[in-house]
Amino acid sequence: MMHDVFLCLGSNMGDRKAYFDRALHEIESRGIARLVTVSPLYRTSPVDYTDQAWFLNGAARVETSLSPRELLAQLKQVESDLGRDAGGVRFGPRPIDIDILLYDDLVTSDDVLTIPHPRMDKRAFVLTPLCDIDSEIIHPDTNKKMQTLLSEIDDASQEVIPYSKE
Ligand code: PH2
Ligand code: MG
Ligand code: MG
Repeated sequence: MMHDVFLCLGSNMGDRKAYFDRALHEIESRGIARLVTVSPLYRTSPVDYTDQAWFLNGAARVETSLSPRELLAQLKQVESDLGRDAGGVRFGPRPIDIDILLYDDLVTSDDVLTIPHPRMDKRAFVLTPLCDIDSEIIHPDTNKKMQTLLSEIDDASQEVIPYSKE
């Protein structure tokens, strides 16, 4: 049974584009998931913990046979193999962050994993690339379209700028 999953990837350390590309490569080559669509990338101002470098963010639609918990464990392994220090500052700098946004139309929460991602509906750096993939996707918790959620963000401090090679 294959599951329809959306991921958000983010990097704000070192060669951000190289980390982004390597993460996608590892996800596919390890058989964690099949890449269906990768969004355009964006340079985004840091949210929550603002005293850090700008991020490179993008989203991906993938297909996986793994359960949410298995998927999370495998993605954490990729993060750590790409040099992420698990003890780093919460919301702080990282070579790569791979978050599960949506898993089919599942709504679930426990102490290690919440789906849909708990902050995705307020974050332009998540919703902008997600809408590039498909703006009609319904957020299964609020039952709103991603396009609607994006238009409801009223926060001029969140800058999201199309990425072109630096
Ligand atoms: N990730 C965070 C905290 N803040 N800001 C931006 N722009 N992009 C991110 O990926 C990001 C963030 C925690 O995961
Ligand atoms: Mg994150
Ligand atoms: Mg994360």
